Amino acid sequence: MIDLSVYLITDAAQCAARGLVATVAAAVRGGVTAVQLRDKHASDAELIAQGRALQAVLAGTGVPLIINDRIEVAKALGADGVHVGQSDAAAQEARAKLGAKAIIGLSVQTPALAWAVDPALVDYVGIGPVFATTTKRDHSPPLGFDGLAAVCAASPVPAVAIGGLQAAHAEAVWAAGAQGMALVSAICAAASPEQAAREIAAATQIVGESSR
Ligand code: TZP
Ligand code: MG
Repeated sequence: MIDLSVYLITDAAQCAARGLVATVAAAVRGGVTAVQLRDKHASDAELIAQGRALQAVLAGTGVPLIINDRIEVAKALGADGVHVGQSDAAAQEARAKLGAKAIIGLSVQTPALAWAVDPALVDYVGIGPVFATTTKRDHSPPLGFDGLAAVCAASPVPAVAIGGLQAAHAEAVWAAGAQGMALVSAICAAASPEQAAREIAAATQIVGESSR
């Protein structure tokens, strides 16, 4: 099973100054447990090239590479999995095309959507945004921690929380029932992605152990 606890999601603009590969390499040194390559604007060919470079960085670390949205890119790369949104029958298509071993993540924003998750198709859900964030345009209304808890309670699979999260939120995220925090700006836009990841990993380890 995927370790959702410190789940880095890349953003092309926020990683641009340092470079995508250098940012992810630093974050992995700091202790991220999963990496999602997310770029809504890149072509499939560009994403495949980036994905190959990230696979080289992640080789031997045990940290899985998840591709956002592009099932064909995930398949071409032989990536560990794909994260899809609510549009279309994406989870079903992902499972059919990537096979039983692939990690399939699905975004859910409400308890009703979480109830509808089929654990045969979906390995984990991403729930958010917890807080408003400028990283994703047109996000749905923020859930807060009470809303997060309600969606977590309805999910038949493990959940990772997303949206405006930082190390200091770890305790509230776990208390709400999630198994991890997905982060973009807290790592990609940090002065030191390695140090940021290390602080978040330390915070999640403390709350993760006390909730076991
Ligand atoms: N989905 C919901 S919020 C979000 C995504 C991809 C962006 C989260 O970015 P940040 O910078 O961690 O708030
Ligand atoms: Mg999508």
